[in-house]
Amino acid sequence: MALAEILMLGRAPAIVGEQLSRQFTVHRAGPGEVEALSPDLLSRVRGIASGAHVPVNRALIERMPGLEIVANFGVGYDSVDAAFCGERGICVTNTPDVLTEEVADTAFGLLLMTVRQLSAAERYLRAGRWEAEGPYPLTPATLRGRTLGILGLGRIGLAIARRAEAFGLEVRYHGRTQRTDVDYPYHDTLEGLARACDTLMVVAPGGEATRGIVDRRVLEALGPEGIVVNVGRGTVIDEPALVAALQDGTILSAGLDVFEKEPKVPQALKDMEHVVLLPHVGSASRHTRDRMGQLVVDNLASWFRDGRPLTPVAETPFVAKG
Ligand code: NAP
Ligand code: 8YV
Repeated sequence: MALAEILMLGRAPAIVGEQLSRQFTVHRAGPGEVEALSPDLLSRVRGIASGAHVPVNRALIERMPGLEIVANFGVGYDSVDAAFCGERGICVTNTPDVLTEEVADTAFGLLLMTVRQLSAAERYLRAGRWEAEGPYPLTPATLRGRTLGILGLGRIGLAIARRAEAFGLEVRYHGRTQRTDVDYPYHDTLEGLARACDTLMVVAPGGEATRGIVDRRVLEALGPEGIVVNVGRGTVIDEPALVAALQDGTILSAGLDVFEKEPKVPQALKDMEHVVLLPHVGSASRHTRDRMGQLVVDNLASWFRDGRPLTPVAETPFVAKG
């Protein structure tokens, strides 16, 4: 007998559908298909497994009177209205820890690619220009002597900081609160952090509290040698201000894994050869995505078997199963 009816929204690894189908009655909907779901089906569904690009917003939640849990595929859950879920007693879970080291690897790779123009250098070779024109030009930037400012020294931020230390970088950070378990210098404003460093690593969550906080003033404070890397959320950076700062030399370069309106990326960014652009691949290995998927399944199973989630988010502070 199925534990409950579950709605799977958007994309997730195959193991999620396979494993959920063994324990639950599963319905699926992709982007643009949610509006067409019948009131009868929505009233029966007690859990959502939410993948990328399908928001679990107030409008959807209000159509689901029996909803008990939203298990988000991803540690960032800005596409789920978690505050509203909290008000309604609906549990929200995410996928922390299992992706931390993978995303930190991607972030550091992106930093190196950006500082040393590695994608442009590879394009140069593939186009036959090494043979025809000689060596690729020396890069204006080096990692040597850089100071890395981390916006959001959480799980992933800390894993990036450890890598940065191994590469000989000075690390500083900004967040809403100063950590008591690290010695890295803390800045109580983002502009203060930007002034004290030349390389800004954005790894803070999306949502209204962080919308556009990396703005023109922060980019100016970073300065003409400045490099911005974003693996957090595209919405954290004022994207038009970033484009302008790259075009007029306010900062030197950027490496971006996330964008304001994914999968759309401004043409102005694509036109800049020295900027490195990745299609949101921070956690995108089979190994890590399968572990994230497993945690989605385990959260739903734990909820419907024992009434306890494994990894609830702060807005819905259910007691996690030990
Ligand atoms: P985490 O442990 O919760 O860390 C988030 C950090 O951001 C914390 O240090 C938090 O510190 C800080 N923060 C939160 N709100 C802030 C605000 N309003 N202003 C400044 N700092 C703020 O989360 P995580 O596991 O490291 O993941 C971080 C984010 O990375 C996710 O939310 C997601 O958006 C992104 N991510 C991206 C990918 C990718 O594929 N590119 C993959 C995984 C995750 P305080 O609470 O002290 O402010
Ligand atoms: C995923 C992420 O790409 O965990 C996150 O917050 O951004 C990534 O790991 C995304 O959640 C699902 O595609």
